Amino acid sequence: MSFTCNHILQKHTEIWYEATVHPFLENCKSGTIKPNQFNTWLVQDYLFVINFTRMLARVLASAPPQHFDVILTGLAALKDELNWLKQKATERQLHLDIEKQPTCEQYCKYMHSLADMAYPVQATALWAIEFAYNQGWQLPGAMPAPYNEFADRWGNSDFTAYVKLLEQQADQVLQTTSVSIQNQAEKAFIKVAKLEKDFWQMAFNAVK
Ligand code: HMH
Repeated sequence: MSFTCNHILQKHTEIWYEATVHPFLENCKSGTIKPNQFNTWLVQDYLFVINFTRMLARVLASAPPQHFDVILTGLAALKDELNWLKQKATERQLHLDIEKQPTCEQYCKYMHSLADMAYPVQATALWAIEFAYNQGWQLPGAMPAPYNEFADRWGNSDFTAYVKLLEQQADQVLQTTSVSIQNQAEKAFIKVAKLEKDFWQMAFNAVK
C-alpha cells in the first residue's frame, strides 16, 4: 500500500479537525472575535512566519533540485507575506518587537528541530503547516471585513494550488523512503496538527 500525505491525513482526521476548525476562526466568520484575540494572533503569527521562513530555507537546502521551483515560489510568497503582516500590524498600531508566547515558541523550536530530519519528513511537515492554514481559513466560508483579507491570503486558489504541489512533492519522496522515515513523517504531521490547535487556542485565550 502506498504511503502518502492523504494516507496520513485519513489516519488522523480527528486531530486534523482540531487543527483546522476552531472557535477563533468561527468567530472571525461571525465577526465576534475580540480585537485582543485577533491582534494576539496577528503579532504571534508574524513571529511565527519569521521562523517559518527560516524553516523553508532549510527545507530548500535539503531538497532535491527538482523540488526547488515550488519551494522558491514559497519563499518569494513569504517575502510578500512578511511585509503584509507587518503592514497589518502597523495599521492596528501593534508592536512587533515583543516576546513569543510559549505556544509560539514551542512551534518555532519544533520547526527548527526539523532540520535534523530526513527530507521526506521535512517535506511532509511543510505541507501540513501550509495545508492547516489553507483549510482553516477556508472551511468557515466567506468572512466579513477585515477578516476576509486574511481568509483570502491562505484560502485563495493560487495558495491552494501551491499546497497541492507541496503535497505532490512530499508524496513523491515518501513513496521511496524507508518505513522508519515514513513513520517519522506521520509523527511530524501529528505534531504539526497539535501545535496548530494550540496556536489557535493561544490567541483565543487572549480575551480582554
Ligand atoms: C501558525 N501555521 C501558523 N501560521 C501560519 N502563517 C501558517 C501555518 C501558514 O503559513
